[in-house]
Amino acid sequence: MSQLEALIFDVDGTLSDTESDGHRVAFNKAFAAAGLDWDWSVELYGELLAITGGKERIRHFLNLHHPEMLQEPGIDERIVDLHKSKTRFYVELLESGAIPLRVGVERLLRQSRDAGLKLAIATTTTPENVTALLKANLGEESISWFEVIAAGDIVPAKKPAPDIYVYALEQMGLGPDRCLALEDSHNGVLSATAADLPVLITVNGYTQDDDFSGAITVLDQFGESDNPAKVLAGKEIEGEYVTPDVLKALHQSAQA
Ligand code: XBP
Ligand code: MG
Repeated sequence: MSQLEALIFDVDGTLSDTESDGHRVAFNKAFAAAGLDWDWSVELYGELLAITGGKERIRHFLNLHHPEMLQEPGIDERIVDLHKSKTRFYVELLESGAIPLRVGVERLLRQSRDAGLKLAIATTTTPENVTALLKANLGEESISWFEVIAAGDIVPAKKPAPDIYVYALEQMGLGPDRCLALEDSHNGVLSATAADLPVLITVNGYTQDDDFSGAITVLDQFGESDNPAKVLAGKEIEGEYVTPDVLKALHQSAQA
């Protein structure tokens, strides 16, 4: 039986609830700055989340709501420019301290390092968004806690394709049987399981009704001693919140 050696974390929705008050707000600021009257409501954004990747999401929105614009010359460059502007607004939001980590994330990262587990990130979002989130919440040195930060356009096919997880595994030189993916969404489970990784889920408002087939366990959050994690589906956990020992036990059970 393989030992657990590394944890591969998703970012958006898993480390932090970034979507509604972060990415969505930044998209709307970029639209307004470009003189566009598009306004992505909390509800509409929930539907657009079906497509991962900001540039891909803008294109998906146009396809649904302004298909004629996709025929305009220069539309590809326009999407790229809009997305760069969105990233600037998003990083500003992070730097202002507006986007905290989810309950239990900092503790779990610190305990996992102390327990000798390697840490990695596999996300669809833009690399500077990840480093800004880590810096704002855990300090600059936390970037070096991660063996690899696999993000954004580094692979051509975003989640639900397995590519970003496969890339992270290759960079670490580890097989999927020695790792555990931590995700929050249907697209995340599809991506991780297609890379043969066992997956643990913590849900959020946007993903609580997603299909998590294939995940070992679905929890509401990682939790803390004064704010316990609830198991919503799958294997039970030992204790009140997620620790490195809980993750090791779940990893073992996935191989049984
Ligand atoms: C995250 C995403 C990203 C972010 C926006 O998905 O779908 O598109 O919403 O990021 P996951 P960018 O958590 O599955 O990685 O605008 O930087 O692409
Ligand atoms: Mg996610």
